[in-house]
Amino acid sequence: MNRFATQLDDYTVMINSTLDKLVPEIKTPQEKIFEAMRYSLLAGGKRIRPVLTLAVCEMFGGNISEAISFACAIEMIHTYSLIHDDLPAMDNDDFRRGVKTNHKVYGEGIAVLAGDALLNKAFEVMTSTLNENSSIDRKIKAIQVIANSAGTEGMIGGQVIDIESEGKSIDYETLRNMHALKTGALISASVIVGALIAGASQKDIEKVSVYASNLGLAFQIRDDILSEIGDSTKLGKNTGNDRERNKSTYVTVLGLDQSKAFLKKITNTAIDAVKDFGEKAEFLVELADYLLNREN
Ligand code: GRG
Repeated sequence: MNRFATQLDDYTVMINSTLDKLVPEIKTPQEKIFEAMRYSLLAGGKRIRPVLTLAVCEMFGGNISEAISFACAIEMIHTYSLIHDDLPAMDNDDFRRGVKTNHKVYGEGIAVLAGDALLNKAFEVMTSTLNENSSIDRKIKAIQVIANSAGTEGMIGGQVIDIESEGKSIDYETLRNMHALKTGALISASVIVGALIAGASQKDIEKVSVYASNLGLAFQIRDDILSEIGDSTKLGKNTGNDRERNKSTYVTVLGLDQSKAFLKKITNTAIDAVKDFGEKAEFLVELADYLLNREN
């Protein structure tokens, strides 16, 4: 493995083992909820968001043991959004992360609650770090950034625009805004929180924010391309659903070739934004390249 792959693997192992501990199976009358939460949370997933938090924290000289709770909380919020997004009331998907969707295994009621419980757990985990009595202001700011990115001004807002746009042809600006909120906001929060926990300056936070917003956009364009031409076995979910549901995507709005060209351009913009950090930004640069070519 090269240096990038080793670092990615180290972060992923740390994230997976911490998630496993944060959401244990507890033998109580409500044990089903722990089983359902763990089912989706530990089913795999690329862990891109928590990896970003840890990598940015380290790039700014922070200690990842301080960032890990926030990184895992973001992954819990992301997993909740996937469970809810897959429900019949939303995208009605049968497969996610290579296995049956949560509601297909546990039923819709438990799947709704598993998503809700992961969201609550995320805030329990983050606010628990305030007991440690160090860097409290930065941690409170980080919690606010995450709450905002997952809420009406972020992921939920984007999901509302998505639901309301279904079956309609939307223009490029609406599409871009929808994804900036739905997918981009939590990705940006992952990066900003890593910087906040490390105590980065406002100027540096602004620079990584430009990296993050472009990475988020690139991530979504790649997602739309894979949804159109990807391999469902590698993706661990069904493809072609966007077209079936008459959803506007980068591919339907810009076409496949233009989407690919735009993806490359936006990835380069993301990489340029962290050039000033020199060698320290090597992991972030390689991550952007890895996401550009991802197959899942
Ligand atoms: C239900 C509040 C609510 C929001 C749902 C994020 C989202 C909003 C829905 C997910 C639908 C989707 C496929 C969006 C495209 C981009 C995206 C978030 C893909 C999934 O993220 P990955 O590729 O997944 O990081 P893994 O499984 O690797 O974590």
